[in-house]
Amino acid sequence: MSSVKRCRSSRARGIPALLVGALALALTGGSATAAQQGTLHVLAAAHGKYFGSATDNPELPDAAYSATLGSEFGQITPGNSMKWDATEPAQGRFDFAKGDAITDFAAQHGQTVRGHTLVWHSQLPNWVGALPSAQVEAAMTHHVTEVVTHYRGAVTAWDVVNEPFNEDGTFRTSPFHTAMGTDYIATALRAAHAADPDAKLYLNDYNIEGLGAKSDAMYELVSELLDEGVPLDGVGMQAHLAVQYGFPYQMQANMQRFADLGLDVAITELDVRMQLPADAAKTATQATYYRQVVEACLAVEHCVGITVWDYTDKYSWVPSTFPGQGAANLYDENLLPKPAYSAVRTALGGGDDAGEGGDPGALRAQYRNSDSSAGDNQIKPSLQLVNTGGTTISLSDVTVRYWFTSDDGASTYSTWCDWSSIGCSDVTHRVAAPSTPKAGADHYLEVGFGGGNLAPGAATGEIQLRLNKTDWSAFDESDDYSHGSGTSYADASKITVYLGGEPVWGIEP
Ligand code: 9MR
Repeated sequence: MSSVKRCRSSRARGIPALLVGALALALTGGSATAAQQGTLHVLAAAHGKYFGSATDNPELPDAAYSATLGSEFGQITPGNSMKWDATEPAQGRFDFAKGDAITDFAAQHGQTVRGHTLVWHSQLPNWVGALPSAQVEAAMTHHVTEVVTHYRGAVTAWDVVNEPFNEDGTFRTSPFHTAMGTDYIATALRAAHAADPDAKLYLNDYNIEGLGAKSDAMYELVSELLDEGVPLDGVGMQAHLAVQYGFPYQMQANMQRFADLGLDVAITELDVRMQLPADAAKTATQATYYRQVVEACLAVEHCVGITVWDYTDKYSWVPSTFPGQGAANLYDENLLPKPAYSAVRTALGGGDDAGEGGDPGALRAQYRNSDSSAGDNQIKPSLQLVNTGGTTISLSDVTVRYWFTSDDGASTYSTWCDWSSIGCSDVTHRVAAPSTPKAGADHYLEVGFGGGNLAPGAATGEIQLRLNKTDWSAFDESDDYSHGSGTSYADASKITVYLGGEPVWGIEP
């Protein structure tokens, strides 16, 4: 690559932080209401950044998993389903079914999608490696063009080239490098830009988070690409960290030097693994590393967001790749938030100490449908509350609303607590109506507590509730705002929670 005078891209020009924030909210679909303040995405969006997670098709039918994926995160990345072996398994035969399932999920949940990845030495079908060198460029350009064109409008950013470097900063061997030398990178970027001029185009790699030989190599490469006017918007730093290897050296300074070239920076695959078994010290170090990554991104204006490489230990790539290691994610295998989650939320400004009454961002409602009939004369929501924060919450300050429509019949109700693991005698319940009826919500079941505390990390356990009209006429629950179909507990953003009367969880109708 020639070394002509550097011409900074217009992306280097400063965008006012508030506008960035508004743009990020618009892009991620996140309208931040006070009641949503507990989600990582909304907290990040207040800084003009997104907070996302990788996911994969086999995980989506897990209702509890996908409920949190859909509510907590403003951006998702397919872990496997947009890779070459998935999208073009045989030359010229494209298959977008799995990738489409991911973009559909994102559209349904108001999330943006990072496309991962177009040109990579791994998960490459055999036919690519078997091509005569002279045919590789055409095959690569065709692949990039077809995939990017298909996802135009649905994918906002692409990892165009993934992992181009060896650890020492030399270029990695691949069919593309063998056929085209380093020019394959510019060629792939140009093809992607031609197919979708609006998509943000990234080079992505691991172990480039801190200053060092590999990040120096990436710095040199992107500098030359910008000099040559190659379309390039950002650098993705994967950030597969490990407690036992220490925190990347000078991460913030490293991110800043890329930003100073006029590029965006994204943390694209964050996780922090450890040698198992986990213990308190390793878990605390892990939380510190997650916090430090968030702090570095917040300190660099052009760090656009953070993606965790799936949010739960239940679906981590780590144990199968590094036997004996794991526990790398924000949530444990039971989908409960770990100290790292609280650390991230606190770093994003969520706060872990809101004074009296506990941490308002920490309380969340989970719901499961234990009512097999949506058309009979009773509504039976089962709820539990989880304290994901670091301070004890006094339950007598907490109320919960399950929103429904009365349909026809009497306007008086009977309400019941059928069973609760904290005892029904401490659970209060009544039906009330909002001053203005909303779609799917002209009444709500309000649940309160006579006393008791919810310690950090604790859950109330199941509270089985039931209500009926006094004339026992039937409901049509299917259009009720808070009604869901999941039969195992999952975060429920349409059930709202209040602390001292102030909304702290969920989205009101
Ligand atoms: O999470 C992905 C895992 O399911 C696959 O088995 C693996 C195969 O290479 O790829 C994982 O994702 C990788 C990503 O595409 C690139 N950076 C490293 C990630 C973890 O291996």
